[in-house]
Amino acid sequence: MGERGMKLLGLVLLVLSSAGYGVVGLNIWPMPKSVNHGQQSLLLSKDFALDTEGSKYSDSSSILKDGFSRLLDLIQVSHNVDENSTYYDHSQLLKRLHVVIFSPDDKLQFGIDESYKLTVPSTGNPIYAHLEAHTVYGALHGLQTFSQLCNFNFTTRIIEVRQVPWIIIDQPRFQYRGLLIDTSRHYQPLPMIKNVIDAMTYTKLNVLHWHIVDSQSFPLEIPSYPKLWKGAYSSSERYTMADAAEVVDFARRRGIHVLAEIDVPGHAGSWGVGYPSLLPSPTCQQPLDVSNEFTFKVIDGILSDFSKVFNFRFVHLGGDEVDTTCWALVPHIREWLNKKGLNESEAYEYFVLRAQKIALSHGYEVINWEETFNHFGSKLNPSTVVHNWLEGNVAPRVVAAGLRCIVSNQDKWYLDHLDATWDQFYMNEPLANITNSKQQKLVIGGEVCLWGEHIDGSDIEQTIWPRAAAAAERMWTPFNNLAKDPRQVTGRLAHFRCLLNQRGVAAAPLAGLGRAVPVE
Ligand code: CP6
Repeated sequence: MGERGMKLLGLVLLVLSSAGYGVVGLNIWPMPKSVNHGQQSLLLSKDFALDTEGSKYSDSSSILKDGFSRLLDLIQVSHNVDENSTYYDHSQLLKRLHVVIFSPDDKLQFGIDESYKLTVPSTGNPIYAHLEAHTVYGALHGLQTFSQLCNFNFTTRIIEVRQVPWIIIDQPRFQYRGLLIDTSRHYQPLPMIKNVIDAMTYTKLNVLHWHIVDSQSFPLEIPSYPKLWKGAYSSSERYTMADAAEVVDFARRRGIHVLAEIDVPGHAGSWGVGYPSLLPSPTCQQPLDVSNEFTFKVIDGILSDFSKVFNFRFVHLGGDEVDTTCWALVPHIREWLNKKGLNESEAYEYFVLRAQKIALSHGYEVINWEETFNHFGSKLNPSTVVHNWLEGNVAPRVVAAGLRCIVSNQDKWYLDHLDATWDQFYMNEPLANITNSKQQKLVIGGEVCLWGEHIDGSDIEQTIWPRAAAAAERMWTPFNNLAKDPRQVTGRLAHFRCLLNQRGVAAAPLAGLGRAVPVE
């Protein structure tokens, strides 16, 4: 092919690639909003450096600098770069990443601007890549994308940025892109929680939903009620409040919010190890005793302690799977119900609404599991976010009622369902059956859930990845760029899965857990 032919081919590829998928060799996950690229290569200079000239952001807390040093670790993780390579004399050396951040503020708030624009030119003297973002957290997303443009070249033995020039413009589709972990059914050591957070940044997920306590164990220290963590599995399987603060800070510096949950009044049996009077009776242990004022004092103490550490706008108050049989069976509660003139279902409503008020008084907005909406939706505080999990898709009804919604339906986005495949995760559409654009905006996002009954530190990573990554693209990438048929993205996800392995994340093969789409 002549030079003109090459140019024409390049142009065709450039146009094709902006569709976002289907082009061999375009390996970015999750797919950005808009991608244009060429066919040349640059070599990464051995002193490739960060340059922040012209930024309004001072990075006094080193969030960007630390993000950049993690980037260098990531792109060099798989092979030894040859410091003495003669190729470094080449004129096609990428010298710097020039980052410009417009906002001086790095407070991590829900709904902040996470957009970025990344360009890598093919020429220049010297050649600089450019990253622009409104916030440092948008810039961190840009660094993640940049990391995926880098490859080790086995001839030169140095890192290469292929397919330059790149112009990538990107922003998330949903503000809330969550992953639930459950440290009650199995304790997860702190380093493992940090591994999960780090891997979340690779897929641009931004909320770690920490289902800390449940009936099986109460691993968290609560300074106001120090006997609560007697409900831990053992004296070592515990988190201090300082541990929790460290998780929150570790996540924040990566642009990730931590959503803490206490699941009341069901799923709270372990509270009774330290404070037996919180439970209806020694033999009838669930749900928490609705008739006991102490129950609400303890909830107030927990949420007061939470508010000093868990600084996300939201707290999760659970409210799912409440079986009120014990309330009717235990005499002192039955008497209380009679005196109050409440039936059991009204008492459930009373409990949830009172817990909501306590959370609001500590400055939180509340997320509740969907049963609360299904039973008494119109009574919920109007700022409530309803968290879907049951089959049958409650989201259209929630947003029609004017409330916000997070989608996690159990037959699509439950990671502990080991037979659910990556393509099912990919195809779950949070806005299904919601056509009104005002109502669509009330779906703030989605969340994949890893309940911990059968998962511990030995298998958490391969149970999360790569399927959570499939859902992450659904939550990040504009609807029109998403593949209509998951088979279109099999190769790109398989590539990303290998990248996770290279980075030390034990992501399962697509053909194993969460197998590939079967060939018809
Ligand atoms: N724990 C809590 C659980 C579940 C829920 N809440 C759950 C229920 C059914 C399935 C998976 C998980 N283990 N606290 C429901 C939100 Cl299939």
